[in-house]
Amino acid sequence: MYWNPRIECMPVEELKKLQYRELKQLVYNLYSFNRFYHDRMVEQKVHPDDITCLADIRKLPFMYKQDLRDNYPDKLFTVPQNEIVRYHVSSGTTGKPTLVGYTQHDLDYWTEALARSFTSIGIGPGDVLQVSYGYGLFTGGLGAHYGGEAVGATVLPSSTGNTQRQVELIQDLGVTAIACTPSYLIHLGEVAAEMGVNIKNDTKLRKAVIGAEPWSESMRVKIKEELGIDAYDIYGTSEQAGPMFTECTEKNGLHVCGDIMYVEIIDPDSGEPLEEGEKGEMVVTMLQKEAMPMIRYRIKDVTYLMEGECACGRTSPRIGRISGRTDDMLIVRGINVFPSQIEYTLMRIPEVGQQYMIYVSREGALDEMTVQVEIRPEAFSDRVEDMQRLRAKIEAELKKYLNIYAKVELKAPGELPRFEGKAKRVVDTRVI
Ligand code: DLL
Repeated sequence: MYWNPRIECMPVEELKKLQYRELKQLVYNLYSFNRFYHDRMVEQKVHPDDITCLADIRKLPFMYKQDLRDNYPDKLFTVPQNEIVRYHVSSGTTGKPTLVGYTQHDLDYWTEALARSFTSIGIGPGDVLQVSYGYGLFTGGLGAHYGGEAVGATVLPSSTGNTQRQVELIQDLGVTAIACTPSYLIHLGEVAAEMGVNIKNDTKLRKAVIGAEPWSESMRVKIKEELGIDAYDIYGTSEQAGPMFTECTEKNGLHVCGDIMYVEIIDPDSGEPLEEGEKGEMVVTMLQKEAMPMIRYRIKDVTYLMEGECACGRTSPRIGRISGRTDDMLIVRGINVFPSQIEYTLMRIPEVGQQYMIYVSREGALDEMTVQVEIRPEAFSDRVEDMQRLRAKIEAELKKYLNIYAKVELKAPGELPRFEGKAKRVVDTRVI
């Protein structure tokens, strides 16, 4: 089932022509009417006339999060305030927040992207969709909300928190699908279990659209086994609009709406484009954005463009699961470690529960990494030797996959922190 088959199944060559037309118009508009882009293009010695095919996009300058911060709040807006119908603000961990403004058209293509995405997962009329992303300045709640309404699902705007009540509503209203962070889904499953509710047997909840933070394939398997839920990845950033792209029922990459956004993957060091299948930093150009356009924005998320077409029939470009951020990558004793690799390894170990924390510190001149892992209740034992054996097994698995020694500490179920919004599982106390 498609939401917009004309676009979603458009022949690839035709889509490229459409993207080129959109790009050309965008570049002319920004060069002519926007001081920031005009100056950047002049600095880079590129004129709109130099863009004669889609591949020429690489002649254009990059844009960085710092540009958004430097121009806070509204210097990058290209429409007057009376044409802006909504603001969202992303807090971030350092520096000034970033503000994103939306015209009605910006909200419309955002909703369109989510409507295509939800339809590709099979969410539509008859579904009760619980939106447990935060509503407010964060884009998750309102984004998923409008997408859900557009496809005709009954939307329950739960937002985060009050988890016992959320479990009750899942039962009382026959909720069939939920949109939330992976960490919140796990927390919800635990709270349900404490209340004596087995999500798999006692509710109709069968689909989850989870994202806003990294998660792994082995987490998908765990969620299916323990909660009976099919989990689909959803990705987006506030700079693009908010949550936008999901996997389809094939669960083989996230479908990018090519008419809305053009994706490049580059080598983060040289800035040179990479081939399909090669992992690198994602760079996006928003082809339809009105209020705050975006050309070659360096998102810093690491992924790759997938080759070939999806078995679902959509011809849209697909990106692989986000495996980390170029700026989140931990360098521990000279080895690059992505937290997602650690999660992947841990979740494949049957005795391991769903919660973990990663601590990185410096002892003298040496980096130390400690991974705290919650053990499943049935794997917990009073015998010290059993626990030591399990700890050694987890350390060996991490060594095998990460090529680095991480000290493992076993924790009882419920001991580690839970997260309602985005999980913060990495604590790096090294002073660089
Ligand atoms: O997190 C928008 C969103 C809301 C996406 C709900 C999905 C669902 P920001 O707060 O701007 O926007 O954070 C964007 O979160 O650059 C990634 O590093 C990370 N991220 C988002 N989705 C995923 C995902 C929202 N599926 C930043 N996998 C991005 C891995 C993700 N990382």
